[in-house]
Amino acid sequence: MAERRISSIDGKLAEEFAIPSHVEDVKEKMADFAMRHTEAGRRVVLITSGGTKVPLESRTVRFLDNFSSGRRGAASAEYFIESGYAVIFLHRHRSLYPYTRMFLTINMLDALQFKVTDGTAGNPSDVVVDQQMLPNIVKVLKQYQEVKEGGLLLPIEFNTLSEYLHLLKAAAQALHPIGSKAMFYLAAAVSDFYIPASEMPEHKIQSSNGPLQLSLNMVPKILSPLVKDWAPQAFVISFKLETDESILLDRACRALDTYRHQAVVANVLDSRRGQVVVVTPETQVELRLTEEEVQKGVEIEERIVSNLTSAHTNVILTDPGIRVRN
Ligand code: 9Z3
Repeated sequence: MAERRISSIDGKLAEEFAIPSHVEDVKEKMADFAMRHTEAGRRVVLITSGGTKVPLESRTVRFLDNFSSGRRGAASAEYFIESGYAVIFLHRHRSLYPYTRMFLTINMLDALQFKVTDGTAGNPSDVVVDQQMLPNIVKVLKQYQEVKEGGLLLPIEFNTLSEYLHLLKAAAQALHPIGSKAMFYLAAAVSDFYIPASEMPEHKIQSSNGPLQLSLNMVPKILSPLVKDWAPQAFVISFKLETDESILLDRACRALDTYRHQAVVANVLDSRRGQVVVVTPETQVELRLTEEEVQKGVEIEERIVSNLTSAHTNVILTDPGIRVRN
């Protein structure tokens, strides 16, 4: 029964979601990255980040989007690297990116100045960084360059839901050989609904045809084959987002029960920056920042990553074999 469900999800993926042309190349890159870092004694985390785009036309003018800035994924990537992980960062094109996220509000041209101000400026060698911004830029640049030199971050982009689904499947298969050394941290906000390729109009929908009625199919639950089939030894964390706090924990527990993975990070849209609950089959741990911590710039992602990397360590130490929950 389970096998039939998995293969039907595979079939659906192939039939109804356009396969990105570069998926095999990306899979090879991810497999090489994972193997290289595992051999060097590092664990590997695959982070998904940002929202998915669901096109309404195949020559897309309009699309449905999912809310997510990508901040959680980008910040978490930095804390995972700090904790000794190598990171595959599967993110929505132009969503927040590790390290550069710190400068999102800065206009690059405001950060630069000419040394001379007498009207003769214009040589490239006259350009300097604004002194007020310099300390912060130097600090982040140092971290960024270390990560770059160590080859610790592999960025992969997606735009549409189809790209996300196929690239996540490729990632799961690419990380299969490293077994329990792999973590999946699925923070992307993924659409539950889509229009199958066979029902999608090719050209722009015409408003002259009157009001638009959309009928959307349910997106296959990719977590199911990921946990059972593609990466059965990996440590898998999904995220549950609600706007109604009263149903949050129930939904998180239900997800754990359905997919039999290791943890759900539950959060409410409005309070997600300061408060989450990490739900496992045995525990519910609330992580919350105090007002003072928020003022100091402490980020909740540091706590989430610390909680999950410890749990991952425990699992690797106590049970290095296959760990599919019954
Ligand atoms: C999350 O819940 C993430 O924490 C946020 C982060 C998207 C809220 P930002 O990117 O926000 O920092 O602005 N991600 C999962 C959202 C989601 O779509 N979950 C599905 C669900 O809740 C299950 S996979 O049903």
